[in-house]
Amino acid sequence: MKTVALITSAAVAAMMTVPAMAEDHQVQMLNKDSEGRPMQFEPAFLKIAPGDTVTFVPTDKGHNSESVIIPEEAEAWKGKISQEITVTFDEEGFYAYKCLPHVAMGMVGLIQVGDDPEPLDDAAVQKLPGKAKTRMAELIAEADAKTTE
Ligand SMILES: [Cu+2]
Repeated sequence: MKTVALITSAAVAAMMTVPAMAEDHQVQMLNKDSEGRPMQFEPAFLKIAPGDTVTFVPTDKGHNSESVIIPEEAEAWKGKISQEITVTFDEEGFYAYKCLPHVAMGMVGLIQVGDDPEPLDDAAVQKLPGKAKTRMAELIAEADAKTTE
């Protein structure tokens, strides 16, 4: 009886030290988001844990997801137009991405990996075209607000 109890508590302890399973998050590529903004990713800002994946879903056609500003050690990605792509985020940091046809219309997104990563390179943000720059500034503000909550 005593042995069984010992084995059980050891098993429970082992289970508790196993890191949380990697999660998959979905981002939709849309002609209009729930707030009526044209050509958007939704959610456009995501905070995830290292090892998680994000699946970009072609809910509306004619969009893609590709990285723009990413941490140095991270791998770039480039999804095809109208196709689903799943990206794994192992490195902590901020990842800015865009839809190639609609970046100038503000179709950009931001993913925060980890709790308090290095900020996004501001000089690179300033180079984003058209509405992408202001939209990215909004997303960075959203990330900051969530970090200081
Ligand atoms: Cu698009």
